[in-house]
Amino acid sequence: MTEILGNIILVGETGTGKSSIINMIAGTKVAPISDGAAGCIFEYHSYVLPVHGRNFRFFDTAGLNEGETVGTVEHSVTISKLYKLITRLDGGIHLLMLCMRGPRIKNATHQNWKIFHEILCKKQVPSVLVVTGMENEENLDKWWWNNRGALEDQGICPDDAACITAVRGRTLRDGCRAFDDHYEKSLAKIQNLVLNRVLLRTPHINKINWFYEVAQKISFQWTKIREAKEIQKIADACYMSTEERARFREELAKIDIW
Ligand SMILES: Nc1nc2c(ncn2[C@@H]2O[C@H](COP(=O)(O)OP(=O)(O)O)[C@@H](O)[C@H]2O)c(=O)[nH]1
Ligand SMILES: [Mg+2]
Repeated sequence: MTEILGNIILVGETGTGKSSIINMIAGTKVAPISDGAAGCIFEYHSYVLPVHGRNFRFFDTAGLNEGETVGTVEHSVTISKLYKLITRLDGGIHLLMLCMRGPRIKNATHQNWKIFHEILCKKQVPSVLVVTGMENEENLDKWWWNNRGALEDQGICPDDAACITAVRGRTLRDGCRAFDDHYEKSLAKIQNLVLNRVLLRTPHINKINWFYEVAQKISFQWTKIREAKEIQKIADACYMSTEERARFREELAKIDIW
């Protein structure tokens, strides 16, 4: 089997362009694009894709959405499955890609950063911000320079950022597409982010098994307490109701942790 050099997880609200980025890297449509407000019901899909001839596994996830009604079974199932994916992924996570649609910074960006980068990845995984929808900006990176401070004020401190367009736009009379140029540059930026952050990074980021690893070393009881604390944090960050918390725990219990 071809060697897979790293696991890359894309997170962010529905409609921020995660699937489009996957398709851009693939060079063809492999991930379904969401067309309306409601995202498709899924937790994550994974794709092995080459970047400059090296294979990486990309995870297209169902992010947390602004204004989404928590307390639904789907919501608990989604969070539980993502929780399992992130905490037990074989080989660990090499890069977290937080996607947002520019230019406005929504609460969902903050919430997704907090849940995925801070709580689930325990701030141990290199994280980059990918801002899509930037095709009308004269200088794509200017947004990042102008907004970096505001993001940092909200605690969103990525290791790197790329302002891109993940679509080619409408077809013009000459057969070219409106954003072809931006799109090609965007693809190069994403490829560089992956290669720079994953390949050139030492030491290798190990699996974040906050209770898995300690379970073998320390007592079972201790890990239970630790787990409970992390679950509490996620529940708080998702503004879960008491009922939702109970459901979340129920869903987690169904997952074969041990
Ligand atoms: N204008 C523009 N539209 C985009 C961009 N990226 C994605 N889209 C569109 O936004 C919608 C949602 O994209 P999708 O990749 O499905 O987002 P996901 O829900 O995060 O996977 C689709 O209609 C895309 O064509 C972008 O950079 N610019
Ligand atoms: Mg999608």
